[in-house]
Amino acid sequence: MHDNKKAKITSKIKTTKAIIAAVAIMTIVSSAAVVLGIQTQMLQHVFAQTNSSGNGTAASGGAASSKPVMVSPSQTTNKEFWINTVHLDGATSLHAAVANPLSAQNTPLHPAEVPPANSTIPTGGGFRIVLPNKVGSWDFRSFTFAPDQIVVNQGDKVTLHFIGVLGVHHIITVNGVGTFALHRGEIHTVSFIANNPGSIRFWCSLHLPNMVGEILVLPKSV
Ligand SMILES: [Cu+2]
Repeated sequence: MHDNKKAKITSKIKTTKAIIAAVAIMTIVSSAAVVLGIQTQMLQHVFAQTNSSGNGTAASGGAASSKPVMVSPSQTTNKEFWINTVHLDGATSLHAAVANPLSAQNTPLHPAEVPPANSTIPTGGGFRIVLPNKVGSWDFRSFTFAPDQIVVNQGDKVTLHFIGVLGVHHIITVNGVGTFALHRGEIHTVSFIANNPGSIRFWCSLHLPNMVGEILVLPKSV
């Protein structure tokens, strides 16, 4: 091959290698920039949440120079909760290793179990024993709210969404706020300001004594 041609080919190969290297570097740099960009956005989001009463530098892009602040739920004065009406079923059978057709909860299958001869459960609709059916299955049920304990701060605006999940219906009272009926598949919302420290009880009058809950209102710190 002619020397001149050789030199041209060598030069072309060098140029191609240089282009490949440049593309590779650009790819790495742009990937890193994307990752850093995402991280910065996430940091800004966190700072924006925690710095709402601050000077706003973090939210406007000064995240790198801001000190990280722990997110504390107590910093908000709007408290919102979703409270389900539920029941727990102790489903079992008089016979060993027989499924209870009332409920899928008897899995894995259980040893034989008889209903208590002298039940100590209190009166009221909150607890219920369903005696053995013709195949020997029986069920002990307990109604409750989930969650049944809530903590807020004095002065918070509290919003409670009650959701009728289990139980045909409930008559629910939030002390000092109101009484309402709640059917399965419905949501009833109440909202109030927790003005006084202490305890606000809520209950279902159909399923006492155990279908009760409590909102603990912590005193405002001075
Ligand atoms: Cu109830």
